[in-house]
Amino acid sequence: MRIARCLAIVLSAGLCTGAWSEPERFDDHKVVRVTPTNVRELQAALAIADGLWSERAGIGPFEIHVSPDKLADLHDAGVAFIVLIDDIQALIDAERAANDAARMQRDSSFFDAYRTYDEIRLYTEQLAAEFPDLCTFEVIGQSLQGRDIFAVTITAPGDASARPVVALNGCQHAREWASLSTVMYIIDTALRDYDAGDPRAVHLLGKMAFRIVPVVNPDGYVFTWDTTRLWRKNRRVNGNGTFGVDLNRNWDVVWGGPGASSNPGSDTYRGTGPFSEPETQVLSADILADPRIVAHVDVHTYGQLILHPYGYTTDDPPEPDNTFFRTFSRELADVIRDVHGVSYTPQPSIDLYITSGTLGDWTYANDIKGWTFELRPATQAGGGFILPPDQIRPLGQEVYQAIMHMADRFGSDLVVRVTLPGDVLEADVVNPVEVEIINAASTLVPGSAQVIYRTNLAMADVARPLVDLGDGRFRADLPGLACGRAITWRIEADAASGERVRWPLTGAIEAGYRETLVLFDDDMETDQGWIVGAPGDTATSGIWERAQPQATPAQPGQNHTPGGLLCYVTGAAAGSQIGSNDVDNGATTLTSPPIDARVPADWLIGESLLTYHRWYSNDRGNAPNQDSMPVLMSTDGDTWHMVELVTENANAWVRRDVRIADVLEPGAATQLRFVARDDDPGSIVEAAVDDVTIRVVGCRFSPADLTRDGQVDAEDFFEFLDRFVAGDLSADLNADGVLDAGDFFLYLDLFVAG
Ligand code: 0X9
Ligand code: ZN
Repeated sequence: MRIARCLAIVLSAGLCTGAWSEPERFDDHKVVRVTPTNVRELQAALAIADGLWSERAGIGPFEIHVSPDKLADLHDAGVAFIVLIDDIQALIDAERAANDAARMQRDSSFFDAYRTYDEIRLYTEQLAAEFPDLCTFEVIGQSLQGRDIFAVTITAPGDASARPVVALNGCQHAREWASLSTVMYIIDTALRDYDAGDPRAVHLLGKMAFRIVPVVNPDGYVFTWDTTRLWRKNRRVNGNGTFGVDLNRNWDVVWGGPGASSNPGSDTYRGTGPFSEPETQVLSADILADPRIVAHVDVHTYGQLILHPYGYTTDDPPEPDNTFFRTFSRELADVIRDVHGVSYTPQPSIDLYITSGTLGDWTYANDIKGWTFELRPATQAGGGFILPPDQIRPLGQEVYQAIMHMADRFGSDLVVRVTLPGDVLEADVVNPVEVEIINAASTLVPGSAQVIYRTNLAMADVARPLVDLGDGRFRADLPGLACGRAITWRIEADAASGERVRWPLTGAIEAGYRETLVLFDDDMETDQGWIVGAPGDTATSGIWERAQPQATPAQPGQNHTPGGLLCYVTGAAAGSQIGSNDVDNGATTLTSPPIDARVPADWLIGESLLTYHRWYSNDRGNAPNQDSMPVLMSTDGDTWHMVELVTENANAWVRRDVRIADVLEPGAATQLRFVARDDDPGSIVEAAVDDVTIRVVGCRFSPADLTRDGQVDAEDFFEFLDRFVAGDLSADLNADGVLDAGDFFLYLDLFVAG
């Protein structure tokens, strides 16, 4: 085809600048989800496919690339299929148009568009020039076609010889453009955060370093811009008319094992031998040259996965590594989720599919904790390798946070983790705070872990040892203060290295003491009077019901309540396929019983808070993101005020905390409503609701009102004196364990303040 086109150009224009100058086109090529039910159908589908688009292939659904002339063959072979993408070229054109438009914008910046190899190299060199104290640029070798492979090292000024290094790379696979934009975003942000004095970046880059190789496969990457957008491998001439070795099958750990192809035409061709390719030679040499490297992330797209070893066996890595990988990958996913709510799944690499000769297993075999990240999107239907350029920043932001979390874990002498007790502390009782202290580069000096706090108006800090619960777990006890008072606190511990580790890094946590009055608490395990249906509901399936949900790719497999069974869900049964019991043909409405959500009149201060847990999915299936779920409140059952319009496809339980006064004035008959709606017939809508509470958080009495009669008066003053003289520790207002003048003056302050 290409030669014919070139000949045509020769004939018409009299010149032909090269057979490879025209981008390969995929007009009317399809991405098809096939569902073979037996081996014969599977083999037929694989023979017809122009390539695999899903992460797996087997009996059951997976996605393939099919040229337009071969669609009929699938039909003839009796393989069940649906067309997910009708015209791959249209997708490529749309990406190019969005990218070109982003570049053309006035004030367009580097992260508005995907960038060519030359642009990435230039920008990296410019960053190194702009931040010479923090960043060094280095060419570490050449690709097969002679392009430079380059690296940057990022760390704060000073002796870096003992600093642990977290290494990253992008673009082992040429078509995975978002892997390059993301590692570039990480370089850029780390430098700018440090430069702006961001305490975490300053702290971390003073203790550790990053080594980042943005473009491992420059030849393949250039080829995706000039010729074939969806090229994966490098550009090795294999000699039999095929091109390319899959660099991520060319590493020497179980090279040639399962999940790697010996066929040079295959997208997972392993090459002629381990490290046959200059690109894997260059990157492996660079990693081995620096014994400070303790962790490594090979960045790929897509799938929203955090993969840890192994890829070639279902065995788990030996302990303690296995537990570490599992718990830490979960943390990374949580950190990512906190940024934009996007969920990544942590799992062993082989759970994706079997692979041999990969970088992730090679780093681990070389005593480096090795991950493979598969970035956005989650699925082929979400765009696969083609991600709109307006996602470059959000993707960069979420992965940056995960990498900084990793830097913290691998860079610190001790890692202190604290489970925050919530925005407010409970008045009058000791508030325990869970603390975990992990030995990282150093070990904890026994007995040195403390909570350091200062109660409001007090003159001095109080230090209390943490209660050691064993296994690196501790408890910090925050004193029980009167409602309305406040405290600031932090954790400190000594590492054997001599470093004093603080949490948080700077400043302290501030919290106020409050009472809580629960007005409504429904875990949906019993019927508390929710109403299904409202005028205007037309949905014919997926009607709200209180039931035990059955898992589908769009619906939870469990309610939210720990130990509970039931929640409200739109059609609990899974059915035979994803679209079986989702919402169809309009709205289904769920309304709470009327609840008195007002702050009691005799409370000094307070506000009504609503908490609920919701599940929403509208990005699975054929016509994603067409619908939304309004959450509403009313005090008269007539006028409904918007709490939120859910469009975020968390595909997970999400907790929402709402100040009711931000929505409406809480009333004696306040109702909450969830409207799951399917306006586009093709799309999958699943929703669920669980664990709804309404409570008042505030104080009935002033902290100086010791007699609790609603007045601060002389009686209170004498009450304080009585307690003080009697040695009653409730008069220890600064919570330092002794009754002294400090407490007396503190009470005077509270008293005067009323
Ligand atoms: O197949 C691959 O190389 C990776 N997936 S991708 O879609 N980006 O091509 C996954 C490799 C994971 N294997 C190991 N980390 N062992
Ligand atoms: Zn990849």
